[in-house]
Amino acid sequence: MRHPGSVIPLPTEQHVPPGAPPFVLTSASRILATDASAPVATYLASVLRRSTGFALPVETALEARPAPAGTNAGHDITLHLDLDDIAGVGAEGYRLETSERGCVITATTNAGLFYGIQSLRQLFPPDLEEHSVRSAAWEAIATSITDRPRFSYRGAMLDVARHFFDATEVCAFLDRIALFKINVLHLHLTDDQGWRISIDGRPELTDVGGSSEVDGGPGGFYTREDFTRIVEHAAAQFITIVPEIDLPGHTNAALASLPELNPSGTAPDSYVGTEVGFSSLDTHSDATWAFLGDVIRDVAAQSPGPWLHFGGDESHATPPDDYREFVGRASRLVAEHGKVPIAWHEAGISSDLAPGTIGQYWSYRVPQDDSADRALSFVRQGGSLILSPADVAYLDMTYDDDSPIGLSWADGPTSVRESYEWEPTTILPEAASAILGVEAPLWTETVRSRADIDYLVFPRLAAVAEIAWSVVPDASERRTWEDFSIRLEAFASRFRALGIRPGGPAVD
Ligand code: TNX
Repeated sequence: MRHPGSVIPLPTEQHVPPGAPPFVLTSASRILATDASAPVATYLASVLRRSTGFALPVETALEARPAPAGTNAGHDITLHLDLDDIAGVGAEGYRLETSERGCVITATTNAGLFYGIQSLRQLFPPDLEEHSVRSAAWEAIATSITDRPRFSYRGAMLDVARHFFDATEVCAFLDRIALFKINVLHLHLTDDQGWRISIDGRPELTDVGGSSEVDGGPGGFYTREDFTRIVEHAAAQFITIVPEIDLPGHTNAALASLPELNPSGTAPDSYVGTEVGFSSLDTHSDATWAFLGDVIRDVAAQSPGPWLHFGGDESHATPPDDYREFVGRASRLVAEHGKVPIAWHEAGISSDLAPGTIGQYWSYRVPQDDSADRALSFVRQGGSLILSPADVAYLDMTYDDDSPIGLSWADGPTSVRESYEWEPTTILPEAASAILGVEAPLWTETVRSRADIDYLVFPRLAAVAEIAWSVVPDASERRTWEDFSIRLEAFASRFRALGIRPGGPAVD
């Protein structure tokens, strides 16, 4: 028998009745749902049809179907929207029951149903994830799961500035991260090496800034249609896109595109190296603020999510007083355009941030230099924190000395085990209640292809996803590295079926 509960991230509660016959999906199986859940029912059908080849008709009705104890045909999957939350699972939680009598997922929202579907996928044999039809016993172990997330912000970040990844690649990445119940994708859209989002009235940004990347490759950028496609593909999987425009440093691509942003009036050359900290906007010039007005307005317009990230990291070429004033003003500009600002923790040097500005912490588990104070400044100003401790959550670190790609500056290499064994609330204990969630960033200086992305992201994102979703280690005897590594081993053939070649020695 397969490992009974190889679900990642670990569910809050799972019961496996010993010896109970499994749920069996057959050519006669149907997917039953209310009209309001038709999109998730259709999504589930498309996931299950690929490899089973079954018709899996979706049948929806206006009214919720009664929980089908005994009345279900035995092979059907019922998606049950329980607006009264009788199961007590909250806004994103779900209950999943599989048995010989059928499969029922209950949740208060379509998001909860979607997360239940991700767990159900993992109860079937790994071949389910193959992209062509095969024959197998499509059985899911009889089990009952009640599950809800620990944190509401469960993020991954993709740097599309150092190396560009087009909308198709970003959509493929969304499909992969959704499996682990990640609900935010932060896109690092601009940096010294490239500007990746088109801005109304500023075509030079993408004409010039979009045409470079690390090592002199062709670069690229998202048209409005591309960006909309990404946003919609994310939304269909209950993932919010956080756009980042990195300011006031990391701006060589903008400075190279628009000569008027440079005090000399002359644009610098494009930059295709990997140094950081050499560029800066002129924080006092009218041209800078006219540019920022256009950029923030249009990025806000293209992004339906609540957040807009304005960077603020490593602005070593900006005079400190100018930097402090700049990040305060930039945060207020973002807020004026109706978005909640997010900034890297350095911006906490300002005590004049727009109320509620969120800080993204990227120092280590043990805060270095003045990073703790800068991060806590966001909390003092009414904001919350996203934790991305670089020594455990940075996906671009090497796994070990044999890793062919990756960096190691953040106390690397970083093993899968290190990415798993850390606790968010111990980093800044006094701000434990202000933690919005965690995010694992992939910077792409050394990352050139989908295979490179997969190698660095998996399986470490699965480890960080468990920290974001699952209970604290003390609350469950299964929230341990030993249990996780067994589940990860069971996942190896699922990764293969998904077309993912993960990195790291733990799953070789
Ligand atoms: C630091 S941490 C950066 C990025 C680099 C990354 C490489 C932070 C906010 N900035 O500019 O790409 O290290 O690991």
